[in-house]
Amino acid sequence: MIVPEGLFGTTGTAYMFDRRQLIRAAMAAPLACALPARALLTEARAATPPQDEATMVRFIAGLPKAEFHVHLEGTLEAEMKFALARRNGLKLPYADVAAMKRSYIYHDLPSFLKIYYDGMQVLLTEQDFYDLAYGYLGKAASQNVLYAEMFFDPQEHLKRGVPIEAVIGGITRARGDAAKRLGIESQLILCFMRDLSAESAMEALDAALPYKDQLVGVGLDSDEKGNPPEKFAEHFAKARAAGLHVTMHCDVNQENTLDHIRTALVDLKTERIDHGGNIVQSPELVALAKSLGIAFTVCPTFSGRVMEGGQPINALRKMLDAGLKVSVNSDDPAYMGSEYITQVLIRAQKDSALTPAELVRIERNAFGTAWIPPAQRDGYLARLTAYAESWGVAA
Ligand code: ES4
Ligand code: ZN
Repeated sequence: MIVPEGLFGTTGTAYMFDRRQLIRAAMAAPLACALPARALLTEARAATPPQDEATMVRFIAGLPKAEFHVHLEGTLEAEMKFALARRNGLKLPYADVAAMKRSYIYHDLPSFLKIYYDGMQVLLTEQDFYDLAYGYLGKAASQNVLYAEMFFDPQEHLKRGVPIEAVIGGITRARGDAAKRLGIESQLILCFMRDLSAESAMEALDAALPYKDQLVGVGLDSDEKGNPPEKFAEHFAKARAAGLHVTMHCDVNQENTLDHIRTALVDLKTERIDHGGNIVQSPELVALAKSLGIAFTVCPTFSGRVMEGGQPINALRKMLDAGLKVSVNSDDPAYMGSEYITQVLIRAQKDSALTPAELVRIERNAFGTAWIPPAQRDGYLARLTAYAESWGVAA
């Protein structure tokens, strides 16, 4: 869970260069992501898999996608922070957007979380949560995300006196409008903040349960050090009894990470693991996760480097090669160079030498493990298959 050296902070120039290249490549190719999905499928061209970088960018942009690991508060762009602060009569400690963005320097999970929690103080009203969620869903829809399951952190908002109905109500209204206007479906996952007390998490769950029809599941996020999954065993049991699905973060390179993964799988019977890259260090846990059909929501921009014998290894590549059900996600894009899922996949394709068939497999894993009814899943998978076939990619 450590930001790769050189991506953020002092070596920003190298990063900006990389980004400009991507944007140029994306602009040089007709932007498939700007086309409606039906036009994509009927686009007249020979079915040839992408052979060069610009075509690969176009293939990734148009790929029908699902996203399961995105913290809504982590999509709060600096521009929106200023707009919400103005609307709510708050003063921010930065002169402008550029100065605020320059302050997004972190080197590990706690230093990231400090910036992330500071940033969300501007979210106060139902309309704020609507704007936040609609903003993310608009960006996601423009990148051909057909379906998203989005995290939110209610404890942090309840702490500031924001009522749960404003939080869930605003997001739910945005989900409805985005589905109607933009054609993107979405659901909501309530995260327990593992570094706050078990009582605080239970209060948030109890406050949210009257709105459980607007939730699809519960998750576990925030600082993992000293906060193992079993701290929330009772909460997960209660949520499951209420009909909610269960997922949890096992951030990369955390203390006792393999124990946390094991507890999450065996004792807490999680359905997914968010991140979980260190699992590749345990063949036994890999076999267990495979036998249980566990999904892994990997976020390459933020997952840090899994180390083996003092050397970094490519966890995404190893997880895919091991046959784990991996999806690729954007995590907290507003704090990670504003790279949303298409940019994340373009970067992952390069870093992990993903083939077009593997990119399709990643999205097949995603749609295959979404918490949705079978007919909805079949519809998405059919669109994915049609897209792959239109590019001559075996799917
Ligand atoms: C988070 Cl990537 C990550 N890990 C743990 N907690 C989080 N909250 C927001 N992003
Ligand atoms: Zn996360």
